[in-house]
Amino acid sequence: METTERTLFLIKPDAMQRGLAGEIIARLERRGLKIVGMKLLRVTRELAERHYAEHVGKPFFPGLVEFITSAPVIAIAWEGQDAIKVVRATIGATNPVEAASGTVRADFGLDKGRNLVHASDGPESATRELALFFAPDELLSWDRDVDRWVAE
Ligand code: IDP
Repeated sequence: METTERTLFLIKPDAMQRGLAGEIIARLERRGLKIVGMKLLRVTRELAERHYAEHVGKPFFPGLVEFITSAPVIAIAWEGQDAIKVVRATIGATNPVEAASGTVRADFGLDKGRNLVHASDGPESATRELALFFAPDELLSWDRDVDRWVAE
């Protein structure tokens, strides 16, 4: 059964440096997803370590923290039917080399450590990550007239 979900999405420093933010946001908007939270921020070392807690100790972890703190990111809370899966499918596999053609990571990237975007991978991580990046009053519930043309 379909459910309306929210998911945490990040436009990472490489996409910001390369001027790809608008293009990436447009792809997700065109799928029918709705922005319910959005901010530009510089990720601190502390936030990076909490967000990527499951990767602490891995060989790529120090480089990942350096990278994610190296320039501002745009954090977006997307809402929509099956939003968690839909956003993951739209961005593609972690390694752009393996990502399906037509996904954000395949169309704009070629390296695992410069894969442009982050998206929550399940309901529990979505709840946890949304709370890391947004205060409750920064997430807005709103109706769009087009919603009935996006999903039954
Ligand atoms: P995900 O971003 O697709 O959920 P995860 O496995 O959770 O992928 O890894 C988090 C992030 O850590 C990746 O998006 C990528 O930026 C980075 N990363 C993962 N594995 C590697 C690696 O082997 N080398 C460099 N960076 C990596």
